Amino acid sequence: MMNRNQWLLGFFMFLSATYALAQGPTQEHKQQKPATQAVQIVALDECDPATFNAALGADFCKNVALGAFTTLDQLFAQAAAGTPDPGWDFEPDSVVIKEGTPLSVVDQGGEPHTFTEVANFGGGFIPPLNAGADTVPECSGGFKNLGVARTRILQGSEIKLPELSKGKHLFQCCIHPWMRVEVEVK
Ligand SMILES: [Cu+2]
Repeated sequence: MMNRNQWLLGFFMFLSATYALAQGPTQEHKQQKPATQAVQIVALDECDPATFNAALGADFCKNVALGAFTTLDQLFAQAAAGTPDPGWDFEPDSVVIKEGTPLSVVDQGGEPHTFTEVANFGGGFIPPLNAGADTVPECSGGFKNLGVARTRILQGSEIKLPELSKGKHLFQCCIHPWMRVEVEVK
């Protein structure tokens, strides 16, 4: 008959084998497996409150990041040079979800952004930030365009996306057009 120690040893060997089995396949298929739990995309930026608000009005930029800000002039200069500031970013850059999975975008940056679906990536509604690209039709007119206004995200707020059909969907910011996300719905 098994004594208590033998029984415990057997039990722990069983547990570690089960754990190893559970870990292996999960990690291998992590990339391809569509998300079924709610997915949140984060909008980030490093707007410098002093220079942005001097030009664009009080409270336009309410950045709480400590230092490492980009001034308004720097932002425009970098965009014009074709090397837009990587601090303005949606994360993650691509998402794979199962149809019906809730998707939301939260603005954790300091200034407003938009999360606008486009047929093709391209320029936003502020030509000097477009590095020569044409404004895409979905962004044209800026916030006077209801489609753009509806997809605006203010600092600290979150928008929930309507349910997306199967296939690939492209989203970009209509202000900072290098902020892009590809969503694949399976
Ligand atoms: Cu933006």
